[in-house]
Amino acid sequence: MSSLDDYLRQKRTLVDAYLDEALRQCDGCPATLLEAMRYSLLAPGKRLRPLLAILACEACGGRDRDALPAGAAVEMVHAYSLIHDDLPAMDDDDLRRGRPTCHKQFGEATAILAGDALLTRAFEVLARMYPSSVGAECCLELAAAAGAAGMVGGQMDDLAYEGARERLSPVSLQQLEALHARKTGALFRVALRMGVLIAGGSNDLLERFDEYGHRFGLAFQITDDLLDVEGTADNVGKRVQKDAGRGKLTYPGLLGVAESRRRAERLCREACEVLSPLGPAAARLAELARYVVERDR
Ligand code: GRG
Repeated sequence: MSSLDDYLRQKRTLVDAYLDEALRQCDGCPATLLEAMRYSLLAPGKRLRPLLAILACEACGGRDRDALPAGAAVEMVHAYSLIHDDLPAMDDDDLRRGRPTCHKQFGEATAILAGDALLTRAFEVLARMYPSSVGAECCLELAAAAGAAGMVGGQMDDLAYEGARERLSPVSLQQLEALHARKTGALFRVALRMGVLIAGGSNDLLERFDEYGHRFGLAFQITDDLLDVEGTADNVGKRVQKDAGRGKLTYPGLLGVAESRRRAERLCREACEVLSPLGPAAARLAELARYVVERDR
């Protein structure tokens, strides 16, 4: 088996080529809008969500290329969420993936529209590329994960808790985890679920990958919060040490750095255990969970 780094490099190349092609086929799209969409979508991110779709599909007996449209769709939704999250009305950030944010580069109105266009393009890709009932299932799953009961709802909770902190109302670990299960976890889980569905995996596999995704997502978020405290803007590609200043609810803020790290480690171990009955088919997913808690960006 090649090293994880080689494997990730090879799959990211496939994903980026697919994303590039998916935007090339955007007939009728105004040039500036297309440029803004491309700028954000193809910026150097980790491509974790497409990788999860591919890995789940492969672990269930499918081929990587079968999962590319689903991986591209979830990456488009992710890119839209980052563009909108960076806007002055939300997190008001200037730096993302080591570059000026979309609204800094193209202006707020174009950034809003680029986000909207990426979100809708995601569903077009799914509907076009999976014409069978799998396409409809993927559309439904992605809509639920991205929408009001998923990522958007989680973002809303986050804003509400920020207000609550200003009023000094304590927020529990349970509330924090429920927020992140939606805000960040939902897209990881749906990437995995679509990978399983595309490979024709059983309901048992769907549940197993969902459990893995839940733990993976929380471990990812804890590490993201720790990087905000301990990382540098050069590595992370975005401004760091901003959460505490904004009164944001974070794991280190609630549990401290050492306990947050222990929790991430435990979630990572549990994620790997959930998939261990799959044997070598799930080896890469275990490696990816480890990578996510050990990363420095
Ligand atoms: C605005 C609708 C709307 C939703 C925003 C997910 C989200 C909700 C906002 C993103 C803000 C944020 C930085 C959340 C922390 C977790 C996260 C999603 C980090 C970025 O994901 P990575 O590390 O990014 O996978 P790359 O750039 O590698 O793809």
